Amino acid sequence: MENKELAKMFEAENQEWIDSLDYIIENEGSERAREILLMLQSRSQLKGIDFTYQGNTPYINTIPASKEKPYPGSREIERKIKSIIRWNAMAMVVRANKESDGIGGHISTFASSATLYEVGFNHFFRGGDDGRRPDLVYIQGHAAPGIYARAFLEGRLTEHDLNNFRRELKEGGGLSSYPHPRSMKEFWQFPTVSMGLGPLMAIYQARFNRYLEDNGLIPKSDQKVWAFLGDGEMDEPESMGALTLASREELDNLIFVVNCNLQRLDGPVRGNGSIIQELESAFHGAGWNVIKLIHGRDWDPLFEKDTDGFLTRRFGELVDGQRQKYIISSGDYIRKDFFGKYDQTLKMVENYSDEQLEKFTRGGHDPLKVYNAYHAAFHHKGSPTVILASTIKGYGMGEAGEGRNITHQQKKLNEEELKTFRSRFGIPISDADIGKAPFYKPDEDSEELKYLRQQREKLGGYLPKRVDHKLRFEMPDHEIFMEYSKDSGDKAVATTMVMVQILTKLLKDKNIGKLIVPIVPDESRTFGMDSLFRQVGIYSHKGQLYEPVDRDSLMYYKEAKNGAILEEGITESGSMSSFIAAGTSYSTHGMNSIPFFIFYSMFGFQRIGDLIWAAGDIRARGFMIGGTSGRTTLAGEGLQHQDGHSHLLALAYPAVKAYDPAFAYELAIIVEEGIRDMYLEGNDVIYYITVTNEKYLQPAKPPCTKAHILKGMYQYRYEEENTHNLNLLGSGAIMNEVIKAADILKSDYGIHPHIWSVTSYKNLYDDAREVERHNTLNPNDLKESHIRFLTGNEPGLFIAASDYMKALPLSVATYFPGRFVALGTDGFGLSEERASLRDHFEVNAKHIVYTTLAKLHEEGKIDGKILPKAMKKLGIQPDKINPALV
Ligand SMILES: Cc1ncc(C[n+]2csc(CCOP(=O)(O)OP(=O)(O)O)c2C)c(N)n1
Ligand SMILES: [Mg+2]
Repeated sequence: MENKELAKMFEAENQEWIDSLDYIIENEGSERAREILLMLQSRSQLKGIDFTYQGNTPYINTIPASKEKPYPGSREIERKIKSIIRWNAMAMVVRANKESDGIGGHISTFASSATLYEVGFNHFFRGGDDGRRPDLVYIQGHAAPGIYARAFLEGRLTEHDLNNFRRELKEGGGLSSYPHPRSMKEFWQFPTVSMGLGPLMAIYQARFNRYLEDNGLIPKSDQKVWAFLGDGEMDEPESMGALTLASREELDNLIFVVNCNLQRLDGPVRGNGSIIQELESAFHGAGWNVIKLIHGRDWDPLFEKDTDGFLTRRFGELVDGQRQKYIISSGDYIRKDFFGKYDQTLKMVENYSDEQLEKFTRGGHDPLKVYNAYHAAFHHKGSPTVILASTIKGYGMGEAGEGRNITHQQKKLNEEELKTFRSRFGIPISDADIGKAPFYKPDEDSEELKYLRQQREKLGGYLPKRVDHKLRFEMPDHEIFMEYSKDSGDKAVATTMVMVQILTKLLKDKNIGKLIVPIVPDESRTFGMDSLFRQVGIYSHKGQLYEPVDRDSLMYYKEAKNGAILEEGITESGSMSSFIAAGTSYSTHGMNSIPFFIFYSMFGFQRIGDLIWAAGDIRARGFMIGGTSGRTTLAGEGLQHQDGHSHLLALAYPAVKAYDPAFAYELAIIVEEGIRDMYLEGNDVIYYITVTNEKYLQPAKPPCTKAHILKGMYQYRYEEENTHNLNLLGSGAIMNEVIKAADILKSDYGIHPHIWSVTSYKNLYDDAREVERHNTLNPNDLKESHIRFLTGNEPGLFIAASDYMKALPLSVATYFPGRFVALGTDGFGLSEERASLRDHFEVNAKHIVYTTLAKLHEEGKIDGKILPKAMKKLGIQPDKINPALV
């Protein structure tokens, strides 16, 4: 057959198929059409036709104009409100930078997402004052000025507040740059500005809401978690890392809105590709409901005419760099470059002026389209939804930044640019005043403010809003902790085992058992927690759909809808996000949850430090338990597992209290105090406690030590005959080496050191710095640090040994009355057994003894002959390689 004839035949054949499909859709419905298409897909696969998974749909709106619901509000008044908010958000940044050059701020992010937020505020986001559960809204960090500008119209922030944007130290306080609950605890709920954490935390928040519902702790509701995200932000691995959890758990209470303005800070997100298409296929593949919100209403009539698909094809061919170019292009250029590619598309716009072509809107700027996307997302069942909204970065900024690569950093508008902005959005500010970029607020009884208030009232009040509910709390049974004041008899026990025992008992406690949320990233067996599987169950929304292989055993893998354990799989980031969701439920849900997040201590601070920082910002409360800790205590595992620095890293976290207990009674006292501190007193802190897997006999608690254990250091052994005021300090499992060393010094050298157990160098450091500062500022009211209270002023020698870097004890060295020497585990770990590791890192009894003698010798306190003999006897090699340099 001739080519032409063939083409004709194909065309007729195509038409037949299309007609059949149309017939089915019209007469039997879209579900039936879908069924048939899926059947054909299976059939073709069986016949060996390569039908590789295609996650993409054409570059058009997911919701066709024909299926749209009418807009439920006044578009006109909403446009006015939005324009005022746009103006004030911009003015806030411009004014701040006029007053203080370089103070920063962002205009273009909110400019691109104003419609996305306003439709939400006017029609969707629930405030919670009406008894319905409030929505939890994660706002893009850099859009903060827009949220402040709305709160200003709502009367929740004053002009004084707006003037102090990014000036938190100004009199009367100021507004934080980004959403920070730590800074603005009655306003912001979710810290989002470290890119990637918002989407991750939002997923686990939605999941935790389900957990509470499934456990009967909160009523079922249609409360939503909304997360507004940047398209550039989606490059962070954290943003996309937990997508499949959200679909697996069928989180239809979760809506992502990705603000696809196609730009990030430096330039296009995907100049040579298409971020919307890329995200669509990734989210589809991960099982999400994807709604593409690409074109505004002006495009509807054109798509209606697009029966042969040329317009759709033209959109599909473009790359984002070119899409961005059209934002700043003349209508003439758009006609030629975009529509001119095909006769069919060029013809479509023959009756449109160039000016009209320039003004064609993108979906994310069209309230009707945005409303419909949100409406569909809100009602979607069975999976989470992502809305990919096409927007323009710097929308409305014109020459000053709209669609320009520099727009992200633009903070200054000159007078002409301000005038253009004002006129475009119809803000009643005169030319005479424009240079000052004044804020604008209509009268309280203006139609704009009345409407704005009325819409929020209907939705249950304002947000964002953070509430610190004052909750009733009863402490768990004191006996649970008291038990560990006794020694363990002849039973060697590791602190990890003690922690698990305490946790097991807490889960059964009548006061707080239901509040405890154990969180583990696939390490339950490592920590000996598998007994909890059966006792409290592993949470699964689906229950258990299979018979577990170990069903006959006592500790079988029991999944249950009302399970208490969040077994997160191998994700410390996900686990920490669950910790944050649980640790803030006192605020988000008005009910306490007590997370115990138990993890390999190596994979805590160094791996997920930014999330721990965010947990501090968001004022989360709970226990982080660093298991298998200690560079030399965790044997065999080598350099990527053996943690000798998490406590040093913890020093940097203001909201973290960090403890490295040696004995069961210390641990029990610290856990009980943590519960009291965070839940009875309501302090916004996190307890980081390391536990180890070394088994040893646990001693009885020495009397009157509780308060000092909590302050970070107590006297473990006092020696009457301590002539040199010699002091050995130990922590964690290394405490046993210190005790052994003291015994050797006593028996072999007649030296009698005091022994101190340091449970928290961070506490000592925080306290000593505070006291030092106080004394500097208040010379007539001198205070004493805990270190000085314990050690007095008599000069002495202090030898500190821990399983952490020397810098940890050295952080408090200057506060001791005398010479302070640290032994520690600087350097990479090694695959070895415990005793060899301790010898290698020079933290075993032998090195503690030798170091003590060497220092006493340096100070002229012992006879010079002792040292060489001791070196020989103890087997110290002076030419041994420095472990810190390995
Ligand atoms: C983890 C992290 N890295 C870098 C930044 C700095 N930063 C702030 S905004 C931004 C670009 C954001 O682009 P996008 O996510 O597309 O948001 P848009 O402003 O375009 O809406 C960058 C790199 C940050 N805030 N967080
Ligand atoms: Mg962007």
